[in-house]
Amino acid sequence: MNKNVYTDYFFDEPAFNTHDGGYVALETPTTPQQPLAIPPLAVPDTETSHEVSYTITAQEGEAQLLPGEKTKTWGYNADILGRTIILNDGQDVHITLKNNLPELTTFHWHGLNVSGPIIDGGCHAPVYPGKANKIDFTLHQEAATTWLHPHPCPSTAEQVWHGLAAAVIVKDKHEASLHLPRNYGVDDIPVVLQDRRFHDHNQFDYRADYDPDGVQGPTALINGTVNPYFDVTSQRLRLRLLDGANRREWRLHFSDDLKFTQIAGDGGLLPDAVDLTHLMLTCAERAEVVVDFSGYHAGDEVVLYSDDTPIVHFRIHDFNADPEPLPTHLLDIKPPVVDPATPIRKVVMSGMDESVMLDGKKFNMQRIDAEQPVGQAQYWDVTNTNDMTGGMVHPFHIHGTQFLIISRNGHASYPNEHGYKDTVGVNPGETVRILVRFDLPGVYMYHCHIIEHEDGGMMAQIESYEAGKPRPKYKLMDMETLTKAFAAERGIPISEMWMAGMDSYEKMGMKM
Ligand SMILES: [Cu+2]
Repeated sequence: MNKNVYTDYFFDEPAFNTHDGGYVALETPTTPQQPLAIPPLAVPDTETSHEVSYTITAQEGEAQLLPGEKTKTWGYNADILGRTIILNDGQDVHITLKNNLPELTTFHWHGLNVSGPIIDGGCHAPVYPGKANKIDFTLHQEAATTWLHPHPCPSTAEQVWHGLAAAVIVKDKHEASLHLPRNYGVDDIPVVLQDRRFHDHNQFDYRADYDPDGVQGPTALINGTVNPYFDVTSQRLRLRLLDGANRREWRLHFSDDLKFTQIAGDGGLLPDAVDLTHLMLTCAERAEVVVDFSGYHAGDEVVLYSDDTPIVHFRIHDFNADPEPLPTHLLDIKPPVVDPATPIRKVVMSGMDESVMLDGKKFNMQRIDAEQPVGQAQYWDVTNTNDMTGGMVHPFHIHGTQFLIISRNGHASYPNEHGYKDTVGVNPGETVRILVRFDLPGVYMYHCHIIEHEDGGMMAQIESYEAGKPRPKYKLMDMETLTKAFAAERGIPISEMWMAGMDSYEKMGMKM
């Protein structure tokens, strides 16, 4: 079979974040290499073939990220990031969400097909300090790499910066039948890509680093590890890459321009494996890639770069040859049929810095901006009105569903985005047509996933409803309640409260 090997990043080069006025370049670490941290698996409280229960605790911790003083961090059942959670398609899932942090948080299941606004864990579902909530759902979706992160508006970005993010791996019978690496921690590893700046005493200081276009730091933090290496003991290695950064785009490539194979995107397997030498991820996007080290020998090293900065060193050891090829066809995807009478939904992302908006408005928790019947497939035309001189790629995310990318400015979508997605990078001046269907009724947020942009109001919400049935009354959070709670937790008057996203509203003379 004659297979293309794609060698470019697909996205528009003039819009890369390297051209931002506020761009912070990654620096090559000067500290010694250390083993890449592999998040341990979360241990279920109980598990049977059809049911699983977990307790997930958001907690304070400290982590040895640099030599010298430890860094104060937050994590899920961990000092930083979180234990990896495994869920199976078809399972009844019960999760106790415990908040041991000093302030309220929410538990957002990014990429899971669950109902909003409470189970989904957006801004309407706070868990207060010292308290716990319980969520129950039955999972129906393809095997995928999804993730958990906080989503309390407008403090999502700062809470993620503290370290809250965990991989959530969905498994299913189809994926399990394919010849793919899946020995967790050995030949199948999550790779959470983040960046931070270390201040005095090796601490993070979100406010000092604040930039309304997205906070960045010069040090790559991979699975919470500075300057990591990984010992390769298998011919093939499956990397579950997650752009877990607040703003940074990752432009990934290996030394020797080693070819790798992308097998999955955000929401599951691609229909067909795609061979690449370069891969760009925008915020919140995932890609599962398989790297084949058969051309290397024990003692060799292969380096993963983002732009020109080395971020992970793969140290090759002896491994057993695996002569069986990877499958080329991975998943049959049948796009849902769209009734031609269904109007096309227009969504517009505009502005930069404090002026970011969605459909000309800033987010309001109490306002439902759109509605769509459950089960009805609809095209959404998502436009980024930034222009190519100084504009940026805005990663567009919808909660509670996985969509298909139909076209970019009327042209074919990129070859590696033919599977289910929940986040798509939209270039300046571009309209991306996506095909969206909600399987469950609820209220779902949709927004730019540069996290400072969502906190700054580049966000809206949609109600999916069951046609012909009475609509449930959703209890939606309001800013006053949230602000009062944050102020009380911090022990300060509301007038002294600083939450990054609020600046964006105030500078535009708007209320949240
Ligand atoms: Cu944005």
